[in-house]
Amino acid sequence: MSISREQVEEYLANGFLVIDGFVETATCDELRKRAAEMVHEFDPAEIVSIFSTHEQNRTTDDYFLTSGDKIRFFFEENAFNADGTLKYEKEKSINKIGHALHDLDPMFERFSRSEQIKELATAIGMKNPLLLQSMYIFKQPNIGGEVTCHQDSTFLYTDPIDIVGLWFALEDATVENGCLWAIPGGHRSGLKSRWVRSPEGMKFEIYDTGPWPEDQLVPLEVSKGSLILLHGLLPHRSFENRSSRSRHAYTLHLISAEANYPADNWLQRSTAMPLRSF
Ligand SMILES: O=C(O)CCC(=O)C(=O)O
Repeated sequence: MSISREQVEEYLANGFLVIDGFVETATCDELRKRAAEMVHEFDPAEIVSIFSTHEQNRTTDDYFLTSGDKIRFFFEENAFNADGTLKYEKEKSINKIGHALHDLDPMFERFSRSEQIKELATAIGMKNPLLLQSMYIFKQPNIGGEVTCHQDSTFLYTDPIDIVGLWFALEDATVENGCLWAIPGGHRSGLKSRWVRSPEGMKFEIYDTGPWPEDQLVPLEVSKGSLILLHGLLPHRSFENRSSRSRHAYTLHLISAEANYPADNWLQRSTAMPLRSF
């Protein structure tokens, strides 16, 4: 499926673009099956033990901050009892898998490095795209947590800003099960903050203290197989999933190899696993 000139213009004007039917239903099902297998094989004991130590914050932070070149499992905030044990079965407790499925899992790698995605990156004007980050997001029924309003460039900064997020709906996403919301044209209002590594730990560098104009958010309800492109500066969010239906999505972030990727971004790669293109 190629993208038209009008669609590129719509992406540049709004900061996002919905492309219906980008992924075949059967492919969505294969990716969902593979994610279920990965969760099945994952032993949560390692993480549950983190929650029972006195150094909980530091060790969970390390688990996250060193996950840029790994496949790791992150739980919903409300998944644990006070004693660190899981409230529900692990299959219903995991918030997401990240952040290098596109390099480390053959099925996600094949999907992420498809000719179709490569052509799309070229069509929107990315020069020498590199695959930076991937996540499988579960948005679990009943306990799926909210993602507050943010710009992806806050967390994945490049200079100049040249990043696009690809959000693939592997199930229908509606207001009820926690679809994405975005502010049309909001990518033109500049970067509000950066989340940076510092000697004291992670911190936000704030450039604009004003609140998000959240009254301008519009819901992006999409059907299974749709792709949403998100400009790195586009303010977007999702609300909690209180419904009985999950809302699985796979996301991929591409940056341009021609932009500078700073050493104080949270996501870093070991030299043994440099970023790669398609
Ligand atoms: O899938 C979601 O609910 C939000 C994902 C998102 O905004 C992100 O990862 O930047």
